[in-house]
Amino acid sequence: MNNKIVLITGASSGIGLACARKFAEHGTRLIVAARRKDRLDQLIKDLQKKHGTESYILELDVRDKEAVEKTINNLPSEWKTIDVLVNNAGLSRGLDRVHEAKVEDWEEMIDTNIKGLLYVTRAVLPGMVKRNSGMVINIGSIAGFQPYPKGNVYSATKAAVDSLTDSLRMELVDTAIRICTVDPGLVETEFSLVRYRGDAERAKPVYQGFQPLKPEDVAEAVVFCATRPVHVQVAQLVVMPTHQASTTMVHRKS
Ligand code: NDP
Ligand code: 8X3
Repeated sequence: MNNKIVLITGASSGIGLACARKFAEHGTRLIVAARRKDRLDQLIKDLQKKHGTESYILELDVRDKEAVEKTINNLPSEWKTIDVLVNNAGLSRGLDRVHEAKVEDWEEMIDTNIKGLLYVTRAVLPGMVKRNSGMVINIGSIAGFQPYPKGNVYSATKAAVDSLTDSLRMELVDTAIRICTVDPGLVETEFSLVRYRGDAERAKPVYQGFQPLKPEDVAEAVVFCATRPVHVQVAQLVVMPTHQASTTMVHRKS
């Protein structure tokens, strides 16, 4: 991985941030993207100090089609040849039955988790195809194939991620580009805090009574995919906490 360029969306928190740290340990260069630039500034300072990592910040809302296209097309020449794209930026909003949910919440999830992922992929892939080299790792979720009540639209966006991943793999089968999805179960990040719009009282119990995954556990799975020999394509990697069997079955100590 030495000196390879890895672009990670949603690198300001949780899984994306842990991926940035883990790739930096492997000597990669990093393009870190998110809206909260202050966090990215702090991250790249840390990584520069710890590993001498060269990083480039993209202050970017993946929902902004024009901005995504422009920023990625205008990357300085030394940052243009992206070797690994980690499509991680994503979120859930609300936990409501369809007939009671806010339409705006659905739109935010669809715009970020599906359309944002597509905009970034559309901007990055042509270079990979031209060079006949590269890898795309999409962060899906077990919710994509195990929908749960009130998780309706979030689950549907993650089903879309898995479906798009499969289409991409088929479209690029005659190239050296590898397409993976990593589908985690419960990971303790800011995910639930975002879902409940900052309500820590609702977010906290999601990760209580059992040992959830740490963002670093998922980052290790992502780096595993990226460090296989070039003839090995990890198509889909599902990672769950030991005491989680499905989205709706978690064994918690009472
Ligand atoms: P966090 O909330 O901790 O991190 C989400 C990241 O996504 C942040 O860096 C945030 O950055 C970024 N992001 C959100 N919206 C946008 C946007 N419009 N433009 C750019 N960046 C954006 O959650 P996680 O780390 O848990 O989530 C990462 C991914 O993992 C998501 O796709 C999520 O669906 C998936 N996942 C999470 C699981 C979990 O249990 N936590 C389980 C399975 C999958 P910023 O706000 O600075 O823009
Ligand atoms: C996040 C995991 O089960 O909260 O994708 O939807 S879950």
